[in-house]
Amino acid sequence: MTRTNGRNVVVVGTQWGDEGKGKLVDWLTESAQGVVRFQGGHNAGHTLVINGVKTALHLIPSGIMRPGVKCYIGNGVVLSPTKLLEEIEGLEKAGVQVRDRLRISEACPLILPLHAVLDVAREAAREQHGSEKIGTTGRGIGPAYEDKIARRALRAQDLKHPQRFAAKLRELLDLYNYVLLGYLGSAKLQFSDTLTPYLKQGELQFDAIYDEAMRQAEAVVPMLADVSRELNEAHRNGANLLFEGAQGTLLDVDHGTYPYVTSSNCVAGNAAAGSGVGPGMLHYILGITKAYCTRVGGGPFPTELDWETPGTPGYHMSTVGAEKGVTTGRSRRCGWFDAALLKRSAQVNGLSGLCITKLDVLDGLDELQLCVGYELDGERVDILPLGADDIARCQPIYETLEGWSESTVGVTDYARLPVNARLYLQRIEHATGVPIHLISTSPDRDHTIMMR
Ligand code: 2SA
Ligand code: MG
Repeated sequence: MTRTNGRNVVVVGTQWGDEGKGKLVDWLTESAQGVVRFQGGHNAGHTLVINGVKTALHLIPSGIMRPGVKCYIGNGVVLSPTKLLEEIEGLEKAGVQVRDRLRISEACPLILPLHAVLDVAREAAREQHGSEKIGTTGRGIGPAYEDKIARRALRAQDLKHPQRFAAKLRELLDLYNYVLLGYLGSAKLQFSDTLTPYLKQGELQFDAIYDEAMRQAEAVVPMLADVSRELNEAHRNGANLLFEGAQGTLLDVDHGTYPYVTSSNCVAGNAAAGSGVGPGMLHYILGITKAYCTRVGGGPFPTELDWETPGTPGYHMSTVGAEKGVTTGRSRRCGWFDAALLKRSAQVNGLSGLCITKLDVLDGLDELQLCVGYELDGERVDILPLGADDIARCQPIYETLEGWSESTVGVTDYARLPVNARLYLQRIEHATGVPIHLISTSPDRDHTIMMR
């Protein structure tokens, strides 16, 4: 039996991201030949620990750490050439070969510096209007997807054609310099130093954006490809493919805690549309699930705990779990495991199995609470409702389980887990209705329990 069993596997986050997808994709890659990103952009932060060395990836698929594996950035990803090249250079410095193994879809919409400017401006405007900020990563993800849907995006393939690129960029800047006037007039804006060269006297600068993109084009164009065609060919030739989701199901623009979501579909079904393969090529859907819950950014979180007061279970999760954003360094909010939320995730992804991660973080807690449903406007519901407004009114209903004092760090055999840890996992299986197929007991590649 190999880790993928000859199947194409989709790996998705079942909560709000940061479930540990990167580690599992890297682990599964031992028996795969290609790894595909299909949504999101460099807002993702996937941490891999290999032989004790930590690598954080944002845009490049986690398969890059295995020599010989091909990595693909599908059309569903919004691509920042700046961040792409930065990440490639960082990996190359660490001795990882990238350029000959990375293929990027020509159809990827580009993230340009103007998108980060707009991202920051939108958040400031929300705040000024008295709305809670979305708490975006400020990377320009949302504005880039807006341009895609509005059919005015510059795409990776435009990098091959300077004149076409210039004409589309001019059109975009005409629009956004007008839009920015409104933002600049009403909101107090602070842009990071990296954005100031592109913005003078409140105007986005064509030359700065264009010149930089054309310089980057030289390095990016050789990696551009018809990724859809290459994936279909690889599949016909017997390759096993992994589809690596970013963020998580509750951040999905349709199925998540809207509007406190990211701007892409994070669910398994988008692995097909976001990479250009048919759904029949997706054989197994692995849902990555933290043994508790975290969320970074704004929006409702029914099982959230106080995670700032020392001595509390929430503080334990935050500190022992080192819950800080990999991309922005923000503290993640922490709370109990939510089985009713997992039910929503299982349903919209069609999960084949779960991988429970960070079980070891719960070591040493006396008691664990597990949310099995909510009270919403006086009624009991057993699945997370749709959208932020209803979710914000949910009062969690908990079951209490006994904790365990033994260390589970690095355990690789299910039978060696403390009995209460096994009972906790069994309760999760039962409450969510999805079988647990994998358990991760540390960030290390090798600390993984395979159930079948
Ligand atoms: P955006 O920037 O438009 O995608 O932000 C919208 C919401 O999506 C959340 N989001 C994330 N949540 C968890 N992890 C993410 N990746 C990084 C990480 C995040 C970081 O791995 O830690 O470093 O802060 C990620 N990316 C987007 C975001 O917090 C908003 O709630
Ligand atoms: Mg992450």
